[in-house]
Amino acid sequence: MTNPVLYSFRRCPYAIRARLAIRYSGTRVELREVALRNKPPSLLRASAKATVPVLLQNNGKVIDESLDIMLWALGQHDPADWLRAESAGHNARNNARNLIATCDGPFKQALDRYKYADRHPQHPATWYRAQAESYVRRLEWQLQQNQYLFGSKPGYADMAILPFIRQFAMVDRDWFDSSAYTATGRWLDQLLATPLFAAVMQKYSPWEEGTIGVAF
Ligand SMILES: N[C@@H](CCC(=O)N[C@@H](CS)C(=O)NCC(=O)O)C(=O)O
Repeated sequence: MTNPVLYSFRRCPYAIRARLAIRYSGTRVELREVALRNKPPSLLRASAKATVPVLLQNNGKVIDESLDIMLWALGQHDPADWLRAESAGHNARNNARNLIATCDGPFKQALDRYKYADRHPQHPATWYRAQAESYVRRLEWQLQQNQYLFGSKPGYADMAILPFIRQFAMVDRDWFDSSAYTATGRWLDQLLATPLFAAVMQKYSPWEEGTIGVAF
């Protein structure tokens, strides 16, 4: 039997969150590393959105949203109960979903402008950073109460948000390290130092149409 196929891009934060959940769940997939400037025709056929990550299931079904790929993987196997906040009732679930939605929405938009401030000359980078910081402050507050966003162990929201905070911190690491976001910095460093994170950041050369991708 062949494995499901994952179209992925190493540095894409959406693809990173999908790979984190897939690897953690122990689900085997065939990984096809995509060059975003030269997307393979089979990816474009599978999903008109033309974004990564995209998961192609054995039954032919396509999942082309990273959060849905995470939920699919966790539905296969969730050994440390990453979905515990999801199953802890309405409030916890809504809080987690809201935190993730704000990450993917306003935070991601401010993050991109902060990262590529030269393309948005209306304001200096620090202006965009200040916009992104309203979200980081929210995380900081939660991470001062608990080691992870929703308790003493990492879960779905931590892993969904981690790749984006990593980018935020990396834009100006010295500034981030000397900022007041100490609990967020500790959370970030802890998660980045895990074997799981290292495993999903392995480098692969771009997949070529008609060949078999790497076993992931
Ligand atoms: N909502 C999508 C967003 C995925 C997304 O925007 N991925 C970026 C890469 S990080 C992409 O593929 N962009 C298309 C392009 O650059 O051509 C998801 O969560 O999967």
